[in-house]
Amino acid sequence: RALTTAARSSLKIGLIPADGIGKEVIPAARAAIEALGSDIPKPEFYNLDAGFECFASTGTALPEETVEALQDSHCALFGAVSSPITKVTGYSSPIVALRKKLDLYANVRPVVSVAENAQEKPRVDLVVVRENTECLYVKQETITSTESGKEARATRLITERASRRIGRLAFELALGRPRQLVTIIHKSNVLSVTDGLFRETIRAVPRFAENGRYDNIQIEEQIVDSAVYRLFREPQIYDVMVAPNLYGDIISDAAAALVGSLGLVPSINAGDNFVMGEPVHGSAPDIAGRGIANPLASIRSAALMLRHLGYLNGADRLDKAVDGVIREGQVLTPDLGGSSKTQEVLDAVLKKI
Ligand code: GGG
Repeated sequence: RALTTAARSSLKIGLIPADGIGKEVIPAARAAIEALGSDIPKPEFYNLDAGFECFASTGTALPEETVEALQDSHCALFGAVSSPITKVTGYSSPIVALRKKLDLYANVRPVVSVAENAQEKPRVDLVVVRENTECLYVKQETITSTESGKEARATRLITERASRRIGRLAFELALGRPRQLVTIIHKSNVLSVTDGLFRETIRAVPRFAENGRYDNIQIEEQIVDSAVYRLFREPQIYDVMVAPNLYGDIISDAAAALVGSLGLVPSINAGDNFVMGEPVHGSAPDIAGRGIANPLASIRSAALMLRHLGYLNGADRLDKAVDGVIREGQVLTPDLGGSSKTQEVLDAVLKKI
């Protein structure tokens, strides 16, 4: 499903560092992309604003100019956002809004052990495909006062259309992987209507595919709680895991623990016309500004973004450089047990590129 690589004289890349360590890791990803030289069209970067800090200073978390600039770009990199955990009047998560506005309906999160990493057994090689536009993230919440106290409600939206397109994307991804297995994650033993629709729609995808395209893909399913248990016990049973928005978010963070650090796990937010790389980690306010954030998830997100656009050589060079630095284990940030700074890890990656 790579977006078409029409001949481009330049590659317009929107950069949205947003909050916290996003401001440290996105510049590192930019430097890594710049080091690719002629493997990609000449990159043109656009620094764009969004996030809670942006809201605090301007009154909006996602300025219209940012959305317009992205609509005029080929792709983007998003850092991280720190939305407050209590309601702030007038604030709404910019990453949730961006995914909807640009119709980036799939969040693809590969979680892969770097080979030869002796600490990890067994080897993990899975990809979480998270539906990105609905579920509880439609954010329709209400609160009312009743005689017995307050009552809060949230709408959970699951549509056939969104489930079908995320299902197709999961099957397409599985086609390109050696094991060709799709596991549907749901809780339809309890939520038989919403998760039931998600499950049934994805199960039906092969039936409607042209020329039996997905006939050789094996389909399994797992109730989400048992899926998490098995993920920790026997992660090697998974290949492509496709999940509604909230379960996909949680499962991919959990899976990151299996490969050493959330600081290693990349993602892309992909639609039919646009792709935005985004490290899975958040804004990490506890370490922000200290120069010790791990830039590898962002560099890998840049690689995924380039791969999705069809720039395979550039993507391979970034991935190999990152894998080499991890394997050597000499220059690592504290989340991986090292004592190196963000800049030192970036320098080690640049040297390998
Ligand atoms: N880069 C991933 C990220 O920022 N994670 C934190 C997150 O998803 N936050 C949602 C929000 O703060 O609105």
